[in-house]
Amino acid sequence: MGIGVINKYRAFLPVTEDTPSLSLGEGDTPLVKSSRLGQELGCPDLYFKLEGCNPTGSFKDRGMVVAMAKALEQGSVGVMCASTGNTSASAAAYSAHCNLPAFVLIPKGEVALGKLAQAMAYGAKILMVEGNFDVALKLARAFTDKHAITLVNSVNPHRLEGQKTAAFEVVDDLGDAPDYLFIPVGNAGNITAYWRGFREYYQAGRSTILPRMMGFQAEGAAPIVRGAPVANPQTIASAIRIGNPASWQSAVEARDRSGGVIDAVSDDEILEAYRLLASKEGIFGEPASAASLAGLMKLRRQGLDLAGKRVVCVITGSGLKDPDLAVSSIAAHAIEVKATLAAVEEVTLGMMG
Ligand code: AN7
Repeated sequence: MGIGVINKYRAFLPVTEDTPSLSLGEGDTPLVKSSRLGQELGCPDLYFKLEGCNPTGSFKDRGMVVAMAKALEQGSVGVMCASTGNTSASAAAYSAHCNLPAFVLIPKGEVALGKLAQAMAYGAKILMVEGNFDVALKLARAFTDKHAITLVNSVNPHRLEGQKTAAFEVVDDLGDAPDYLFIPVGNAGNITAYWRGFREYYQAGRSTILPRMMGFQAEGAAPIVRGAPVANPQTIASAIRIGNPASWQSAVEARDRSGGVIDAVSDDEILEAYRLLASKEGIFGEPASAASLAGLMKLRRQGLDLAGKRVVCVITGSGLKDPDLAVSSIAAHAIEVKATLAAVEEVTLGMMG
């Protein structure tokens, strides 16, 4: 068996003999048991699914590899996506791997530096759109409707097919589905994909329960919570700065059929969870990723009882994606010392107390 989600979950994916068996090593990401926060939050059976461990540092690679393999199978001559950053990084990487040109539309000034660096390094053609993600997605759809370039946003059905493999892995690792799955929501593709994955595994007899799907948007970009598109979405978590999600309806379905919720968390709550995840667990996720933990903390404060429940928080992308925010938002303790043992001893022993 080769590497990657196409090889591992072939039987559950829309692949044929003619689908190329691509991989950059996506999937098979760790499910790490919480060392401290779970206990402190009264939720001792808490796990983090580390999707930042994918080849380009986010969950997008799971779907991109399938979308790209199908594009190649169908003789595509190029791909396009709109992105808040991670989709463009992933599309750029897989298209470089497959020698297909990639055109990425990103909202000008709104993409975290690490993601922009990736798209540039992998050699994507980058179009900076004067407008937000929703505007860029509309343009990418209009362009690909008119020209023979494959759209690889999550409106491409192969993307969600690949992304559902994360739910399979959670069940494979735990031996059953969790009771709750906490997940950030932006364009709402991933919550849709997880729900599909859990349902398919349940129907195949691989699990005995279905989790409640607990999705979290940022307060300033919470169209599903408000029940109406947000024209000018705002949040520090740029990955989920999305005002009109493409998979809106299917996310609502996942919520309602699973007995879950889609709620909002504030930027302060996101940043608190972002810091705690790194400093108390050793897990550095990007701010949007921390919306899952922020949501869990919010519902705990509101009295949700998670004792005896098995809970998974999806950490969707790596903290290294957004180095500017890390440096500016974490009160760093860097102390200048003279290059002598005495100076190092004085400072170190002083901090040990
Ligand atoms: C780290 O890259 O929409 O609800 O264009 O990068 O499936 O959109 C990214 C979304 C969560 C939200 N966490 O997932 C893009 C893009 C991270 C993300 C989400 C994104 P969806």
